[in-house]
Amino acid sequence: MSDKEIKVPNIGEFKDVEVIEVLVSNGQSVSKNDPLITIESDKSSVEIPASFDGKVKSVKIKVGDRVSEGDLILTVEQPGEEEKSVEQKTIKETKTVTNQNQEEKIVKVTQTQNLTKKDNSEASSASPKVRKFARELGVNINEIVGSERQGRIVEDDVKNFISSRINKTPDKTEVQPKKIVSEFPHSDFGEIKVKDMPRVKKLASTYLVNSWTTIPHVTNHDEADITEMEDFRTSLTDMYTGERKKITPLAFIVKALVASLKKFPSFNSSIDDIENGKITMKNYFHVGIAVDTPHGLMVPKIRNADNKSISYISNELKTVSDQCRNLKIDKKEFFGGSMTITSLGGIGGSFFTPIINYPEVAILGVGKAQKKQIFFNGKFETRTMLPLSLSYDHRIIDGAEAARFNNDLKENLGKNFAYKLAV
Ligand code: CAO
Repeated sequence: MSDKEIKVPNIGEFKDVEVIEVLVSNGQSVSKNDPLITIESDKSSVEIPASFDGKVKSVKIKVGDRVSEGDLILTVEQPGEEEKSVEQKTIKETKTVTNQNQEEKIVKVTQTQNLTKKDNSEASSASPKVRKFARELGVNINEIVGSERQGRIVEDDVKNFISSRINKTPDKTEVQPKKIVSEFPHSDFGEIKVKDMPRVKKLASTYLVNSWTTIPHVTNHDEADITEMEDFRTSLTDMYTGERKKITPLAFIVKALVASLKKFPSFNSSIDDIENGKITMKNYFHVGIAVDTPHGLMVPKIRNADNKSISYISNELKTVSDQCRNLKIDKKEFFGGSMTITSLGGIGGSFFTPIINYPEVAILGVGKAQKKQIFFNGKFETRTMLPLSLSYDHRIIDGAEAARFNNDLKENLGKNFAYKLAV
């Protein structure tokens, strides 16, 4: 017997990427080209295959590790020449038995429509694309029995597995919406092009559908008079250069929101465990900001916004939105928020109906500020008005509380508070 090492080969632009699956374990025999691990970067996932046959002696990495070219994956025991002939016979016999088992398994699946593997400890064979597909749908691929040769799992197996799960636990009270299939394909009416949905949009869609279908949303619309805040914001200059400081209204809104969250703690809560009647109250103020990117919408957090100045928040807004647009942000930054702000103010429009960023319980939509004639101090005056659209989970927050929250927010964005905030 001799020991050989299998290392991460040259994987192009992949560097310091996460191991998302380890497909072999100690003592397992592997053949050349058998997949050993799957690694995933922001953009794609790749399986690293065995470079020769042998028996895995020691796996050196685990799920969650980050690897680059040259890192040791595992050591493999290779038989000496005299052991080879004996072992080859054994492998041949084992393979015949495995193939028989596999055939039996496949037959069994077809007969019983039981698509769940009893023992999911054994690693499944599937392409990275199929693994990614399963992962995005929240399915453990090791629970699926593949229908292809040697149990290889294909996309249809994942779909069948999911539908078998759904069919297994039918909720008698729930009417499953029937997928509407158009009687005439679009191509009947002119030229069309079918393209893949971007990955970020696919990931977000699960959360959006969950939020839209499980949370009873209500949206309160209101307008904040931000005339003084805007005068102040646009008058800010750099102490040294004397140049105008570019701070967007959003930085003020973050700060004003935090002040309201302190007064209305139920808006700073999460409903991960609402099935058990529990609400998580948060003592931190991490404000989520919806960022429009070419890949789809992302919601990074401005952490501990209560301890940051307006100009600091303004700079951080630029930094995190650039990180999102360049896919340079850590996944963890999308979790653990207090409440989210979605601002269309830089683009246009007034009121809209934002969808709550589950498991949060409220989201503030901000429209474009406009100058309007408002009856103010006994006469009509031109004031700068900011449209606010506050969506909230009606199980946690009542309409009256939401209206009070908006009143407080308006106060915080108004005359007196803006000055205090900016000190
Ligand atoms: N009213 C009027 N003007 C506003 C404004 C408002 N509410 N908010 C921003 N502006 C102005 C800014 O002052 C800036 O003006 P100048 O160029 O003259 O300084 C301009 O609009 C552009 O601002 P911005 O959009 O670059 O910066 P921001 O801080 O307002 O927003 C971010 C940052 C990340 C929220 C934004 O870039 C973005 O992605 N917005 C879209 C979010 C989105 O898609 N939400 C929808 C989710 S639901 O599908």
